[in-house]
Amino acid sequence: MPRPKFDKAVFQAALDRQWQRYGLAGAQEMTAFQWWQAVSAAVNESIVPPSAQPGDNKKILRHVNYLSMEFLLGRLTGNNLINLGGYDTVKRVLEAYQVSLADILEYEVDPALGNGGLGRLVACYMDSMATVGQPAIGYGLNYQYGLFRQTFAEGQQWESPDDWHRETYPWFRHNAALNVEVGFGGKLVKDGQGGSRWEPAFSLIGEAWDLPVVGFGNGAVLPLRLWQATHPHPFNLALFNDGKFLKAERDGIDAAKLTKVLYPNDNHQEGKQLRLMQQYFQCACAVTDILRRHHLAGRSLETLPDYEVIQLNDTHPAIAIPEMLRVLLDQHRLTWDEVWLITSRTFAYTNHTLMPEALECWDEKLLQTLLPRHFAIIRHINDRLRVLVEQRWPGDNAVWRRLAVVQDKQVRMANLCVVCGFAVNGVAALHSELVKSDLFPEYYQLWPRKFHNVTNGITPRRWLKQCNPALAGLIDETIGKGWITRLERLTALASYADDAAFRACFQQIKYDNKRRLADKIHQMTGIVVDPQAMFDVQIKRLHEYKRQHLNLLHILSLYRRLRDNPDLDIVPRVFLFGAKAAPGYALAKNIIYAINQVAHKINNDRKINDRLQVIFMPDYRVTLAEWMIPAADLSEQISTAGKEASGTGNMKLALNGALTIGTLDGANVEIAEQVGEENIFIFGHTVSQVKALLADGYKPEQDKALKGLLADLASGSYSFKDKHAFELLLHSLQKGGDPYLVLADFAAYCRAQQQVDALYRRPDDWTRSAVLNTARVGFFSSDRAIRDYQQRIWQAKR
Ligand code: 26Q
Repeated sequence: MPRPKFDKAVFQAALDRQWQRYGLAGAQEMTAFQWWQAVSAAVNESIVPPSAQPGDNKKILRHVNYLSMEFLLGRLTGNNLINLGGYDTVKRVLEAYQVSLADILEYEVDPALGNGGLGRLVACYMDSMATVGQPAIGYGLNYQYGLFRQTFAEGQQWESPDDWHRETYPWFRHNAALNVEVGFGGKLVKDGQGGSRWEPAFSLIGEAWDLPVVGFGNGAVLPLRLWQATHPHPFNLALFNDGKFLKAERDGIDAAKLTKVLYPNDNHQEGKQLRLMQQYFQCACAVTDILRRHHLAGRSLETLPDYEVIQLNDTHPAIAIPEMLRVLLDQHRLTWDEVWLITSRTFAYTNHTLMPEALECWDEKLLQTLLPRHFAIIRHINDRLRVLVEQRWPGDNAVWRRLAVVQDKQVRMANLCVVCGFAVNGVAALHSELVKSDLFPEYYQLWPRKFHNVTNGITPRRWLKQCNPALAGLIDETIGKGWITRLERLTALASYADDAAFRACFQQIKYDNKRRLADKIHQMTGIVVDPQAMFDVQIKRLHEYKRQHLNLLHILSLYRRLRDNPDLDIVPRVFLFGAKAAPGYALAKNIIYAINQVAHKINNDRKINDRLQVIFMPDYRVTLAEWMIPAADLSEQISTAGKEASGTGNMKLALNGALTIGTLDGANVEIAEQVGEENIFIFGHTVSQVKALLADGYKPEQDKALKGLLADLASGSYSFKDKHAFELLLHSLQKGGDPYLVLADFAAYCRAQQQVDALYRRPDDWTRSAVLNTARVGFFSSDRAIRDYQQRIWQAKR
């Protein structure tokens, strides 16, 4: 397909209409924020709508419907301009008005409609599906408030609502003709034909708000369709005429509650009714929309699986399965055998976690009350499954207890997905093995061919070209521009690792990125950091299994050594953290508090003379990641082995030339294979060692050094004499039994950190390794991941 050129004249005309719409006399009257809005709206207008694109539907690829409760997009304007190939043109157009494109892009508030890895992954996948030409649509919710904003007060996390002003966000396209009505509650009534019909108690309207996802250099645009709740009769005229003006709008206000806010949990489920309502609302809207498009194309229902795949981003949208069954049974009057055949060839499920507390289970009563018809359908699925299991494992109640979808008054959504879908995949090689061996061993015996691995990936557009333009430029000059859509071509850089001139450029770029970040740190925190020091970065959600507290203990040990021996020759380091804790997760918040208090003490200790600095960057989000990743020297990937399904920050950091210190967990295993063991610092218990240790009844042990560090934390010396300040953290490590083996891995972690220091003291060798990291992680492109999904799942021969 020829690459469409970004049309300057079309853009200029659309831009002029923007300031006219604001009622201004000229463009020069716009504020910087209005410039961002105007440029975004003008570009949005000039994008050709997907239906008008030539060449669509030529290939008979199944169309992908990606269902996710989260899409963690980050800023769109700069990214869309890059993918459209219009960045430089717009930059020059604005220069004529003395406006800097880079400056106005800073006015965009991140659409943060996601928590962390799972939401960001699907954002990368949308970019890649558009880029590799996979027809697709993303379905999610248009939350009024995304993930909360984080500030620190006296070291403690504070949360405030994230109003990203969706009502004036310039990238939205709204089409009222796509409205969907969704019912809730009510009862089942006999339909007179031996079946039953659902009479909902009330209904809401879903409005479709689309964001365009632009492919890189190919003119493709995929819709991300975000549903927003409103009431079918938002305005009650009778009440209004009675003079009850405010009450008249109340129904509309209640309806809007449903999509008001994203649940801020990461890898943890709570059985809240509103969350289930959100899930059902988004699934019902998506299923209606999918069937509407299928019908519009003149296709019969039996052929649905030939044309459409529904990919479930974890179990959060699993209720789409019984919803599809219900619509086909009750509205289209198909038989059970027919609807089962259609549904079981349409749905595919991606698992993102093995941790029991993150596996979704819904209370039977809640489901039955809110969605009585769906519950009856799930029960029916369970009954049929029981027959199958009884045939295979006659009389084995233990197996049945594990395989049942409904058990102990709970509905297990992961089981529902495995039973009803045609494919199940994990997100890294190790994780996918554990899905088969530990999570679903009997399901794997029943249906071995359902199980797949697709190792996660990241988009090189945002995570190299956009966030690190200097490095992207150096790579362009050295090996050409092909890497942007063929990331495996970065291997051509490997030979330059031994080229001193190239290494000098690479090193200079890293240094410049560190200076740029140092400026941001100064603006945000008032602290001056030294860009010559090693930048040691841990950025991810705060969770015990991710072990930010292991990092903290290492910092404390270095501090202790420096206090004991002020002349000690250590490599100066700036420890950088970015992490939000779920507001209800007290221990995670306690870890944040501990890191902040230790930071305060170390940063103000004159004797340390800035050889150690600790910065906890507030409000970690996609935009902050884009500043921090290009400036990182060391990437902390230190989860307890077996707990991190994949990780994707690990890939972004390695791509930008950071070296990893990490456990053999998630995608770290594959990163180590790609970059070579001499270019990564691996430490700690492996999955099998973790299992053995826990099976033997692990009792955390403390050597003298560790005892001293924990005693320091408990002494009140980091917490204004408050000896209880870090009680939750200390309890978890000591009396709590150290469930994530922080103490068991501590010594090995410190040894690995000494190797890090030793290599950093040899800048040439360090940079050689950094170059090789960039050169060898092309495998982790989300373009490759999407092609894997196509080959193994979406377009696989059936
Ligand atoms: C569930 C029910 C109710 C409320 C919230 C939730 C909920 C929300 C978000 C449960 C889990 C999540 C997020 C999980 C997540 O981000 N998992 C990460 O997925 C990444 C992409 O595959 C992996 O790289 C990470 O290893 C994994 O932790």
